[in-house]
Amino acid sequence: MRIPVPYRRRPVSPCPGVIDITEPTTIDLGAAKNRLTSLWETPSSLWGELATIDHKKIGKRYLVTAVMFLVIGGIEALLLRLQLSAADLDVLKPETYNQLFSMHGITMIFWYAAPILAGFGNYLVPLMLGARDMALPRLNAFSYWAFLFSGLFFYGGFLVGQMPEAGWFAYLPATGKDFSPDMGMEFYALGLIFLTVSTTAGAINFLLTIFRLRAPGMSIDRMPLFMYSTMTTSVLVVLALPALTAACLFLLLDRNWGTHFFNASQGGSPLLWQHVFWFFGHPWVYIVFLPATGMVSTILPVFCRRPIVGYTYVALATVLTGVVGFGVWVHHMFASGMDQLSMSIFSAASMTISIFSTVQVFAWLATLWGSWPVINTSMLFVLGFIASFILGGLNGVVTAAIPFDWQLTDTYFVVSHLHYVLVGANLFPVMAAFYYWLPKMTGRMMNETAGRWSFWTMFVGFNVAFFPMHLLGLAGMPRRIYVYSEAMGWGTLNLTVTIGAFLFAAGLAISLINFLYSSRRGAMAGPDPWHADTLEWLTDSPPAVYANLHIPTVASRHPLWDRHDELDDPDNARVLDKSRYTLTTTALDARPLGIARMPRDSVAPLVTALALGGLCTALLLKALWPSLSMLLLAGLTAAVWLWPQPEERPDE
Ligand code: HEM
Ligand SMILES: [Cu+2]
Repeated sequence: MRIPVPYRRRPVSPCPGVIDITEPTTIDLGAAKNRLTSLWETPSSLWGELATIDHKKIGKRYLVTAVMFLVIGGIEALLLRLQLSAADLDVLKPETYNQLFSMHGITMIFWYAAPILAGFGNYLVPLMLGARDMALPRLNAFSYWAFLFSGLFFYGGFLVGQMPEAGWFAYLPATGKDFSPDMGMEFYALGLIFLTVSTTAGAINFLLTIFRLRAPGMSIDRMPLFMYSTMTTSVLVVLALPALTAACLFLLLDRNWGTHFFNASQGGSPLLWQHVFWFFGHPWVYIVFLPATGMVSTILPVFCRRPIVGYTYVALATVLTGVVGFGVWVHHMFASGMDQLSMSIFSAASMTISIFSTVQVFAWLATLWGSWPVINTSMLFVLGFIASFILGGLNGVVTAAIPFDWQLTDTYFVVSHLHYVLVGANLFPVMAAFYYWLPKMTGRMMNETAGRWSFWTMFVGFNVAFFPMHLLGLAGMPRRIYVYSEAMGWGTLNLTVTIGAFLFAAGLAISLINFLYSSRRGAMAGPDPWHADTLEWLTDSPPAVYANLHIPTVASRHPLWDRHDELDDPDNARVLDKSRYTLTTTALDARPLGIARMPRDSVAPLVTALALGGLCTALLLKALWPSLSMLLLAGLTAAVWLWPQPEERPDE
């Protein structure tokens, strides 16, 4: 079948890298497919795997790596629970316990909870927008390698037995040189700075992709809600992470170069760390949560077979959560001796956030109401999320009330709250997303029976583990203690918690085995097994390397449900098969703007990330010349990566 394609042979328009599209010609479909495949395919060689900038491959790598960190963090947690399963146990030494809960919290929060969502975003955002790749594919590859190497660097501390041991928020003076003399805090601070480079690079890429590469017609009010949550999260990353970088830099300077940012006896202030850390830390909890709500707002309507109720309100609530989320950080410091007025303002702001979360919960419940939902494993995890999120939200609102928080801060009530919102509102949506999108990624359906067993084991285990923690907290059990005496009467509840934790872990293991097995042996999925509405289901499963043969045009919020003829209109098809092209569109109403030429595979992003890893190691060892040479190497490879590519003249 011959398809007319608009194409004018003019090398470059005034805007470098963008080629305009006006005159149609006709092309051979089969030939176009072959050309697109050869243009976008990664060579199946080691070099190909190291140099690939394909967002689908990078997205899957993020997912696999983040799941590895989840498993490591989970094992650390189970060891903690073994130690606390009864009174007066000595399964772990006190310093080992301190290192393990710190590593658990840090690993889960930084190397699991956000990267797993970045992994789904990386894989899905271009496909949902109808684009061929992320806006900056090489930067995308770099952000993955920097994520991996920052995690390996951080766990280097584990290998040399020098780990942080004062918790994930690392308060001073416990993390100063006096009380943490070994290099554990250098692994923490340098590892986190390295990770923020990766996360910030990823956020910039998401913003550019969402605002420049949407399919024609996908105006801002037709974007999938996952785009709103990814967009808001990316803005939070760009605005919040510099605070973490600054805090870690000050900490390194105080510990190694004699400054006194946090040293009260020299005019500094330990509270400065708390302010700067939580100015970053609270928005971070939304960074590890909002994309998960976006995934739920994408999955739930599909299984309810109807559009989500209150699309606009959900989009607004997502953005407003991000905005107000910058004004609540002091609720982590209500017991630090601050004046009443300041605390009241932050308390009120913290409670305000719950309004936006409630809007989202009502939208999901209203969409469920009156529909006849398909209850499969993915949907079960969505429902499990909603139940846990409501409970996590309620115990969150309670701790926003200052007098209540004074009683409960630093107790197991807070540990329960953070797991209801982190496990309940991150891990459950992530599981729902795996069962929903793995068929697209692998071309195979996940086993439903195993899926249901996994869900119920995880859901029951989760509540058996974390609900009793409320009661332990109300009974006064402080967090971060490695042992308690029989006389406290906390034994039975703690044993229940530990049994729940192992049940939860067993349920998670069922799913991980299911993913590994079904990805190879599951039933064939086909392009759209769920009869979904968003554009990623327009591609094959797994998608072709070039995603869609032509850039689709969108005329509603539910392109695949309102299948209009433009979606695959041969007369207006934009195949763009002359080079590695994707279409650029305007930011608000996605009118075609031009064609962007995408770079080719390159190992430069990998080498740049390696050089930064080398720089962190050299700084850890205070080796000046190796530090300078690594910096030079990183600069040189970045120059190679960014060196302007020779102009292409479209072949005849
Ligand atoms: C297998 C499931 C999990 C279990 C059994 C578990 C258990 C625990 C326990 C017992 C503590 C308290 C340690 C103490 O205060 O002494 C803890 C702390 C923590 N957990 Fe988990 N957890 C699990 C999953 C997660 C996940 C998925 C996340 C995040 C996404 C997470 C984030 C945290 C954080 C941030 C802390 C605080 C660490 C600190 O005090 O510095 N946990 N966890
Ligand atoms: Cu907070």
